Amino acid sequence: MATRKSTPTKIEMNLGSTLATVAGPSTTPPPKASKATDPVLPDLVNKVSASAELAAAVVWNENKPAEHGDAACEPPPGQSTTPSTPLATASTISESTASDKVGAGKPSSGHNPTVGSLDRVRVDSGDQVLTTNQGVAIADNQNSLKVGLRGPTAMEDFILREKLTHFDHERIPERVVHARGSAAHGYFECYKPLTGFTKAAPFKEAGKRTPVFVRFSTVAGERGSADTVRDVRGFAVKFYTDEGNWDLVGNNIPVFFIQDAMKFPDLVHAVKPEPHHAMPQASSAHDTFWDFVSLMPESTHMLMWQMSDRAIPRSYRMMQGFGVHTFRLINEAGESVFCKFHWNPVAGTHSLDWDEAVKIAGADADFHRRDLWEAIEAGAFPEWELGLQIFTEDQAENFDFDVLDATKLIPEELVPITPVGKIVLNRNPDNFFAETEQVAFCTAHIVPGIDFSNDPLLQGRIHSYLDTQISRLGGANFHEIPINAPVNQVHNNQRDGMHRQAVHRGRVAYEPNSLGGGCPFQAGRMTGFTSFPEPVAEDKVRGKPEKFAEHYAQATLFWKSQTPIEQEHIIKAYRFELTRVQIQAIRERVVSMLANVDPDLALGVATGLGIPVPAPMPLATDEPMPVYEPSPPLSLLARPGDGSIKARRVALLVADGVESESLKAIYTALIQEGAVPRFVGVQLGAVESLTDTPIHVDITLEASPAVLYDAVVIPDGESAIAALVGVGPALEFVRDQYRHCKPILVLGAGATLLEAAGASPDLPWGEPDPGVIVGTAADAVTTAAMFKAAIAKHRHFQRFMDPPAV
Ligand code: HDE
Repeated sequence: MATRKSTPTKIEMNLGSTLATVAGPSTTPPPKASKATDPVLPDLVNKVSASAELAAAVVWNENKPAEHGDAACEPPPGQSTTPSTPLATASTISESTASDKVGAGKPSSGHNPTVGSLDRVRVDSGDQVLTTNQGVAIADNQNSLKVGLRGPTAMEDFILREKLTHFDHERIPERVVHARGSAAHGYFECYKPLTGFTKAAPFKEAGKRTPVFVRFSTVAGERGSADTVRDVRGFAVKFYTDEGNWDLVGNNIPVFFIQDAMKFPDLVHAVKPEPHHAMPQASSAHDTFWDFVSLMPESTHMLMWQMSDRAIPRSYRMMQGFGVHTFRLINEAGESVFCKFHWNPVAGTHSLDWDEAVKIAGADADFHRRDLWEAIEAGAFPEWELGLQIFTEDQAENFDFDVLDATKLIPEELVPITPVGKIVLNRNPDNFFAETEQVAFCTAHIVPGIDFSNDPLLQGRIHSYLDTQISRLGGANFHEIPINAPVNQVHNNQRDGMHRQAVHRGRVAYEPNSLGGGCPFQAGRMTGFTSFPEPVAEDKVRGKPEKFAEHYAQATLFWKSQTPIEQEHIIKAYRFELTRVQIQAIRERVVSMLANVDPDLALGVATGLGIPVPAPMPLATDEPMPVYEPSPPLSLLARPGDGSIKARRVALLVADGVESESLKAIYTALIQEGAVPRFVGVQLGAVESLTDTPIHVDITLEASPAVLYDAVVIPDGESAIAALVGVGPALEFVRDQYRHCKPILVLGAGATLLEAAGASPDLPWGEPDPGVIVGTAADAVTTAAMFKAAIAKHRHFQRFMDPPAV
């Protein structure tokens, strides 16, 4: 039995107070203790004593005057005192009682381990037994607990119940919009310091790398919808800067449908499946969408982009991204300029053909997700250059449009784009749900050096993104989910809420305080986030500025900046969408909007709908419409890319009797260029080649139709070609490649298959088709180089005809 220690030599009076949690001694400061002078409860005494010291150090709140008047513009750092012992700010002196669960109880001062890298939460179950969530080893994971082998199941089977309960609750609500998406990790690298314009952490030094997580998405479709539907794509970048998280939540189109956050729920209700029968899925081609947008003529410009090939990208790697709104940059001196953000893909901007997009939706609904994943796994890391359009408020005053109007872009001719850095996506997530699904982008996440403009759409978003996570991710602590936590420290006095991870030490959860040494204290203007002190003195009103009333000039600018083939695609997209609309008056209303954009456009669409062009929709302003010169960079074809064919997919058709040496040379050349060649045959297994080595088929024509490939190689070998000519899917494969204007490499006897498919190596007017490379088995290596160049161009519209030649 333990015996009590010997009686202390000296007992301070009032020691009893340290043993109580209510009312303290009336001595100030209370006695200090040491083991020598006071062997009874020295820690407790010291804690009380050190707390009293902390409190005594703050006689009054010295910063109080600075909260008022002009002084409030320069908030000072908070008052803080370093405690004489860590015990002063401890919750309990028993914190040093160690166990496997509570740890050693040695506080690491000023440290929050719930933030930081994902390594701290990555789980690997190698060499481990199966356990319950409570860590109890599971002996049998095959059978529930039953009374006798034929049941019934015992209610006490806590293992079964835990497993089923967890399963029953695996799903969380999908995002209201942008539910379908894919993401990857990477970094942003700054080219040169931008400190003249902004003090934002990512732009401080040349070569500085900031970790990012980027999620791409469609807008309207549900979580399981197809990737290649016609839609705007989300392009959301989370920068884990060393001064906090910055989310640039943009799209692949630089403008938006509406000008004011008030209309966003209406827009989304209109585009989502119609509420009575929940159709159509992931498509704007229905009445409610076109009814709404045709009553909102400010959407005209955005609709032009949405009906263009921008809305059916070939790959996330091949689309631009835009911050859309005007933002502010702020430097150390507190000076501010306006800014627009642009992401330009190094691989160039490339899109699908509509016919391809439709077929891919059936052949591989995960087309974009797969492409992103495979490119990163193959080391073909997707890259985008970040460009800024920087301009002053004075410049903005003189533009024909209002920079706070998200339906307008700033032509590059007016404000050039300065490249400032790049993002490289070099790591796939470990776990789709934990990272891609749980990532919470919020436009409200900005860092010192960046600020909002008064764009009324952006202002509404500042509220909506934080708000939506609360129901989607189940509470106010979604920032603690590892993918959302910043890499730098988080310290504040927010407490509790669902699923709280952090175990806050100490009794202080308020500021100002003296008992916590004043910590965590406010950073003050120099290091903390400070909003730009924009002067505003206006009446409180609901309404829009006059310039917002001009709805068509930039739609016309976009139209005029497109190549003829792009214009043709836009007309076809309008025809498709409006044909699927059921109400004639809605079709007519849309065409009356288009009549304000361009007569050829309106006529082209009207003709497809079998209606005359109606009178142009009345304008919302009497002001003269600005007229813009065409802006070539607005064409998708203006950005062909860096000539690389990394991660492009190439089909090499094979059948018995194929000439394998030349084919293997091409195969090797493609692999060396980083492309993904695959032997495509009628069935799996080996095909006999003209030489000794057989070729093993990777995938069949059935399982991977032409639309899934960027290019095709038709091999040499007469008997192989004779066999393929007799196979319907092989002919269809070549026809589709040809119709979709994609590169075709034809070797020797392969010309017969091309011909059998009805295609020609020459354009109708006799010139050679630059996208059809004809070679022989002997010159395969030379032709491989030409083929590579043709693949890099992606599509060869010279051959485009309507109706198609084949
Ligand atoms: Fe969003 N938007 N949005 N949006 N948005 C969401 O936030 C919203 C707007 C964009 O990969 C939601 O976390 C309002 C413009 C992207 O997770 C929601 C308004 C632009 C993503 C929301 C807009 C976007 C979202 C749904 C008008 C381009 C996906 C789930 C005021 C600049 C982010 C969520 C991801 C997601 C609201 C307009 C882009 C409901 C209220 C303009 C890329 O909060």
